[in-house]
Order: sequence, then C-alpha cells, then structure tokens
Amino acid sequence: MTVRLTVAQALVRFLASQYTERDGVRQRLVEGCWGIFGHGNVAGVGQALLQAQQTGEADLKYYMARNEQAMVHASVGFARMRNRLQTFACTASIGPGSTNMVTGAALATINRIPVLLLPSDFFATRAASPLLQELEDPRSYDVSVNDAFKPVSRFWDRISRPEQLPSALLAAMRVLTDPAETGAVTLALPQDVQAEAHDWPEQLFTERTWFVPRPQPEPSALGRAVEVLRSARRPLVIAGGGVIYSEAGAALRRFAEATGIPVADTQAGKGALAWDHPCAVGGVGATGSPVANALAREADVVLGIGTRYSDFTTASRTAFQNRDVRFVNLNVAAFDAGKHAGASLVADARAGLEALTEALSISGTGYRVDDAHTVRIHEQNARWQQVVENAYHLGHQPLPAQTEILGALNEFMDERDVVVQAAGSMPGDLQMLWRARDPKQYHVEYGYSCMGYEIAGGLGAKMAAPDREVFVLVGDGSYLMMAQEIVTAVSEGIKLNLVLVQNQGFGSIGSLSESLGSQRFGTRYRYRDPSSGRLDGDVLPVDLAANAASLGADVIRTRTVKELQAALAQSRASDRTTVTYIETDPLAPVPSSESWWDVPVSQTSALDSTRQARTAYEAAQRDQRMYL
Ligand SMILES: Cc1ncc(C[n+]2csc(CCOP(=O)(O)OP(=O)(O)O)c2C)c(N)n1
Ligand SMILES: [Mg+2]
Repeated sequence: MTVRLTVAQALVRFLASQYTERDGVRQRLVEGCWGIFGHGNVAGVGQALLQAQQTGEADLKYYMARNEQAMVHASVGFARMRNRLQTFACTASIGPGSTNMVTGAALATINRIPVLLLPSDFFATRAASPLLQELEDPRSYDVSVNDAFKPVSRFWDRISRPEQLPSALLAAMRVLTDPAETGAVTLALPQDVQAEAHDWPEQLFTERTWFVPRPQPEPSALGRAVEVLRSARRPLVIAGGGVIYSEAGAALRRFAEATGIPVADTQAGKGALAWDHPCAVGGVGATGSPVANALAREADVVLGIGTRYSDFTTASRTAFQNRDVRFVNLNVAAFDAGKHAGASLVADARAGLEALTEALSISGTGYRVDDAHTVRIHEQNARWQQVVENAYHLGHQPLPAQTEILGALNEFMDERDVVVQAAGSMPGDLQMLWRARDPKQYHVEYGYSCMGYEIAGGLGAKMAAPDREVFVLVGDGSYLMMAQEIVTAVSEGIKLNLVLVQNQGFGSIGSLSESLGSQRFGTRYRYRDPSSGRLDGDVLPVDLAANAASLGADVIRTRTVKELQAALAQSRASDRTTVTYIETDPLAPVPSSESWWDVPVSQTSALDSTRQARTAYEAAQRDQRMYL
C-alpha cells in the first residue's frame, strides 16, 4: 500500500511518529517544529505543517521564532533539559534564513545536543536559477549556502529527489538518538522538491521507537581502568555533561561515597553532585575553585566522566602538574574516551560508574583514599566557602558587584529552579561561585559560549520544564545581540524570569583585554571621543529596560541587591515574562581561580602594556604540557 503526499507532507508525518525510549520510558523524539517562513519553505514545509494541523493527520506543532539562530538555541535548550531524549525540528527559508542557523548548528554539535535542521535549498531542477538568494558558484552548480552546514553537522544530506527521503530520515533519526554521535543533523530541502508528490510506502509512517542505549563497559577495558584507579593515591573525578545526560548523578554519589574520591565539575556537569556533598570540590580549570585546582595540580589519576576536556577544564593543559598523572576516561564516545592518552572506558556514564563502584569496593580489598587527605580537603573547602560567602555579600558601592547578583539569585532560587547563561563574565563567575543543588539547575552553555543563547535557550528550557521557574541571566552585550525571543515568549505565554545585568559593554573581554596588555580597547559601549578617536567617551543614552518593556515584557528596575531580591520574588509570583534590570560595576573584585587560560599575547609590540603581558604569558605557558 502506498500513500500519495508531497516530500514536505511525508517529512512532517514521519517526524510526528518518532519516539525514543530509555530505561523503559518512551517519549516523542520531535516535540514540534520551529520555523520562520520565506519563499523557500512557505509552500512546502509550511503547507505541510498547516495541513497536519487542520486535518489532524500528523501531530507536529508549529512555533514561530523571530530569528533562525534563536530557534536552534531554543531547540538545544529544550533537548538539553530533556537529557537529549527529545528535541525540535527547525524549518528556515532559503539563503539567509538557512545560514542564520549555522551558528546554532555549531553550538548544538559542540555541546553534543541533538537538533534537526531543515534549511531550504534552491530548485533541484534549477528551472529558474539563479533564484533570489541563491549562491551562484561558477565552479559548480551543485554548491549552495547550505554546504556551510557540513562541518557543523553530525549528519548532512540534500534531498534532491523524493526517493532519497526515507533513507535520509532513518539516518537522521539514528544520529540524533545515538548518544555518542548526536549533534546537529541537517537535511537540506530544495524548494521544488518540498512540494513534489510521491507515492510513499505506508510502512514509512508507522510509529518507530529509537532505543537510546546504555552501553556497558567492555570487561578488559574495565579491568585496565580499575587497575589504574587502584594505583591512585591522589585521584580526582571530573564530572562533565555526560553524567547529567545519562542521569548518573546517584551513581556518581555512590561511587564517590564508596571510594572517597573528590569530585570536581565542568560547566556542563555542574550539579551532577550537589555542591554541599562532602566529596564535592566545585568547578575545575580556568574558572574553577582553587580547591579543585589544587587537587588537579597534584592528582596522580584523573577520572574524567562524560567530559570533552575543553581548554577551560584543563586550564589549557596546565591544570595537571603531577609528572606521572594518568587519565581514565569514562565516556560514551570513543573520541572523548581516548583523550590525553587515557585508559579508555567506552560506556554509558551510569553503567560505567556502577561497574567501577562494584569493582573497586570488593570486600576486603575495597579502594579508598586515605582519611587524612579527605580531612585536608574538607578544611580547604570550608575556607573556600567563606570566600564564596564574602563574594555573595560584598556590599560593593555605589553599584553592586556581579558576584552579589549571583549570590542573591542563588540564595533566592529553589532547588528545582533553573539558571540559564552562556557568555560574558557571568559563566566564569557562575562556574566558580554557583551552588547547584539539582542536576538540571545549572544550565550554562559553555561549549560554544554563544552570546545570544541566553533568552532563546531559556525559552527552550522552560518549554521542556514548565513546572520549573527559569531564571535567565543576560548581560547587556548578549541582550543587544538577541533579545527578540522575548516577543516569542510573550506570544506563546511561556513565562521567563530574566535578569538583565547592565555593565555598559563587554565586561569579560574588558578584563581579559587588560590582563593581556590590550588596555580594554574597544570593549565598552561608549560614544566615540573626538579627541582620542576611541570609543571611550560618555555613556550612551541607551535604556535596555525600556527596550524590554517595548517587546512586551514586564520590567522591574532595581538599583540595589535588596531591590533585586524583592523584584525576584515579584517576578516569580507573576505569570508573565518579567525582566529585572540592574546595573553592576564591571571593575568589582572577583575571587581568583588560581588557574590559567591560554590566550596568546603579541610576541613583539610597541606598547609597554603588551610587552609586560607577554612576559607574564611566557611564564605561565611554561606549565603547559601534553599528557602522553
Ligand atoms: C556571538 C559571540 N560573539 C562574540 C563573543 C566574544 N565575547 C565573549 S563575551 C563577550 C562580551 C559579552 O558582553 P555581555 O553580555 O555584556 O557580558 P559581560 O562580558 O559584560 O559580562 C564577547 C564579545 C561570543 N562569545 N559570542
Ligand atoms: Mg556587559
């Protein structure tokens, strides 16, 4: 039996009947479809979504975004919140609509989060080429702007004939639901092919369940990992995002309690173990806690779990200074498990942790770090927590410090509330200071650290967890790049709590610039000063609070931490998207992570500031090493 449908109608019907299942729990794989229409998709995918809604023949709800990059961010926020078991499709028009999604695709792939992208493409028949917005490449008529998705997609295909659709769809679903391979999946859809009819076998549309596996560790690999761990005197666990996506928090806690091994976390892994667990030592690396970084420096064995070891995590490969340091890497992706010449333990984080706990706690020969070491860690941690308390309650004048905003929010938020951030000076301060109590509480996108993720990603997170309050922290720079999804939140009645932190420019890059001898050049939002010729004139007459109000949000202006606390309570109590606005001092002090990040300084320069920074750079670089 066959059914006659267009390519777009078949696509929509197929997506509506895909499910994932893990641990016996089944859910829709593709929750709905984000989109912005143009001539590339209005009559194809657009018609198919309309027909699906009007006839009820396929259940794929349409959501309209205001910017294509943002709809990918929203899908990522949603998929991350749902531990990668569910996501959205995103349809965009040909040309700029599609290329606007490339940044989102890179973000998804780097963070290993599934999202299905459906950029539109120029006619497969080339009947009217060159179309409006078609890239004409004189070397080949086969090239389009959608080829730009190739390096940032884990699967990429162009559907030039209807017959190609079924196998492409099956491959796309496989990659989206494979925890080792997942990321952005791109199916480019020529606009004529979208509207073309075909007789499809009915089996294409039967409900399909994609079983998300929990690969078990291979026994000999487990044996090797256990041998390395048993030899360790100063081991350290680094918990990455994989721990959270695999829902391995409880397994991590049991492992830590059985062995006494301290647990540090990455940006994606924060909250895997609650901050006040006796084994938790906070963030590791360039923006980590000095306690975790001291342990990393002396560690003889590092057990990385579900981490990709970004430069922030390894302090650009200066974090681990023990000459004999060895790595054991538990990761579902062999690519990550092999890093730093580690003993590779390819497995699901939960399955791997359970196997390690069992192998290390065999009665009589159970492994445990020595008590004196544990006591020292607890003492250091207690001292560090005092530093965090001080940063939370600095009383900085006249404008409050950013660390006080984070402190007020941390103390205000419930365990199940979610904080969302991505770029600027906040991710670093959050990684160092945030006290996470739930694995889904801390949602900082730091794989791509993409300005503009915050509001859109927060929207997706809220769609995934309507029962949680979502607090989006957004800097003035990020806000100016992508505030437009406030309109989407308002139109959909999806309630967000936004905290807009105004510090008149790129505070983060300003301090980075200063530390590298570049004198904060071009990092502040100021008038151009006619005498200096630089952007260091007066403060601009920009009112972002008024801007947020103009987009349909409720806005509360605050000036002090006390006012902020009252505003947060008001925001929580409201059922409308609310923006709490506060100005902070970008020069307020922040505790040191006692770590480093490799940003090369000019080797030769006419500027004293640069020459001094270069000397400091060369000194720090001496600690950098390969782990072989
Ligand atoms: C899309 C994008 N462009 C540029 C950067 C580089 N960058 C990182 S932080 C930052 C400034 C962020 O400004 P703001 O949101 O105001 O945060 P602040 O640094 O002031 O805390 C820039 C330009 C980036 N991460 N993402
Ligand atoms: Mg700023």
